[in-house]
Amino acid sequence: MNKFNNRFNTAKWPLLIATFLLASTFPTTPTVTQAAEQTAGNTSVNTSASVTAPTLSAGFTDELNQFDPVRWYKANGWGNGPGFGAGWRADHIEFLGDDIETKNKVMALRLDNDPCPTGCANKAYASGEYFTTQKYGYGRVEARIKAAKGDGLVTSLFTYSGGSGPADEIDIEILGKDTTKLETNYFTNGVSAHGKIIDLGFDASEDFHDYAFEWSATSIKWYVDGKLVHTETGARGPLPTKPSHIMVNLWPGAGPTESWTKPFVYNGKPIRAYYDWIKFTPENELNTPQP
Ligand SMILES: [Ca+2]
Repeated sequence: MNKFNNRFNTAKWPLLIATFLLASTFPTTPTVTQAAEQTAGNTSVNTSASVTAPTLSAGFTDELNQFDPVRWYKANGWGNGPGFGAGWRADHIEFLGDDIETKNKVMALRLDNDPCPTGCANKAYASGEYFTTQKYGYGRVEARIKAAKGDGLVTSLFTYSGGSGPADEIDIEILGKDTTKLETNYFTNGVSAHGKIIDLGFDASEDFHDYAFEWSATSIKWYVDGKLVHTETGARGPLPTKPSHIMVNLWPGAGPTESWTKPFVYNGKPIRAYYDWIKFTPENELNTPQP
């Protein structure tokens, strides 16, 4: 049980996230138009007439070659609770050329101290958080990720229900203090204590790898490079049921989370976590043989 102690000690931080997101990020179910307005700043953008928002049952694969304001929000101009050392800024989400031959690009979440603290919600650092405008239900959430290395850092892929009341959440977290490990977790109605630390057998900061979880009414199964690494069945507490946003972020621990993340020390150079693609497959398509 000792290996879970750090997580238990910081079990309150998700509540801080929840409290903030409920108040600021998800005051109501966001619309596509609101997403465009939020991310476009002062630029007038009206996408509502020409787009069809994905539904709960619609899967997607986003190659992350450019910002898609229909599917995604860039968090901008706020910070979470005291456990988070960075405020979110849209300009800390980058789309970078990766391979000239294939034209593949990757999305980078950049953590630095520009222009902090005044432009970073009074946090010492700024970073990126990218999350779907719509909510998704049971199915497979996956991404190809190269994590950030260094004490204090967290690179994530997760679902978060938002809305009113305590939130549901399913997590993949790679802590920069030891990028040879993956931490899985879930929250149901804000209640955690379902953490698990997985040995990856590689350093997640050295190359891209595929990370996934399959969420159903009866289980959550986490996968790394297509291999099942952990299963939760609800035996340790009810499984999440609420449709949720799919989210990624990079952040430094602070205050109450430092016992889990280790304290973050900035060396003056921007730090990035990289995402090559993000994919969602609804549950009813998971057993379809692939061509
Ligand atoms: Ca890509």
